[in-house]
Amino acid sequence: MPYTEHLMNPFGIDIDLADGAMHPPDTHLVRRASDMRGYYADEAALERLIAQQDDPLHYEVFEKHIPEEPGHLLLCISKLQPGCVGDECFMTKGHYHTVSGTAEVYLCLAGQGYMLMKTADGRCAAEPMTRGRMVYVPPHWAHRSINTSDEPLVSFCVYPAEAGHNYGDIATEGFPKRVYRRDRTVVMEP
Ligand code: S6P
Ligand code: ZN
Repeated sequence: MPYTEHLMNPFGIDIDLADGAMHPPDTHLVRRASDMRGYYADEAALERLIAQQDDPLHYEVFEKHIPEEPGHLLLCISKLQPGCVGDECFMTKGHYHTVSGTAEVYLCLAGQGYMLMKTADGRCAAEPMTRGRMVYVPPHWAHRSINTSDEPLVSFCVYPAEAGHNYGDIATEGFPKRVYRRDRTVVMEP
C-alpha cells in the first residue's frame, strides 16, 4: 500500500509546563486512591485515605490519539499528586511494556521524585526526577514514578506506539524497593 493512503497529518499541542496540562488532550485517564488497592505496604492507611478524603485523585495521564502501530511514537503527560499512604510516598502502579523490548523517555517538568525500575531477573534502579531531568527507561525495565515532594510530579513521556502496557506481571512481582517520607526525610527501603 503506498504510504500516501494512510498518511497522518502533522500536529502540534500546547503543554502548560507549570501545571502539566495538555491543551487539548484526546484522552484523560484518572487513577484514584481506590485504584491503588494492593500496591502500598500499609493497606489500612490506604483505606483510611479513601474513606476520609472521599477517594481522592491519585494520578492522571493526558494523551493524544496516535495509531498504536510501529513507526509512530506515543506521547503523554503523567501527573502524580503529592502525598503519602501511611508514610509511603504516592506512586504510580508501574508496568512493563507488553512488547518488553521497547524503551521510554521521561522528561520531568515539575516536582521531585524517583523513577523506580526493575527487570524480571531482579535488577533494580532508581533515577532521581526533578524539573529538567530526563530519565531513559531501557527496554525490558518495568517503571514506576514516585513523588517525594509537596507538589505534583509531572513528566512528559514518549515511547514506541506498539509498546502496550503489562500491569499484571509487576502487580504480581512487586518492586524490590519502597520510598517513604519520615520527618520530611526521604528513605528508600530495603
Ligand atoms: C506509559 C508511561 C506513563 C504511565 C503513567 C502512569 O508507558 O509509562 O504514561 O502510563 O505514568 O503510570 P502507570 O504505571 O499507571 O501506567
Ligand atoms: Zn511505560
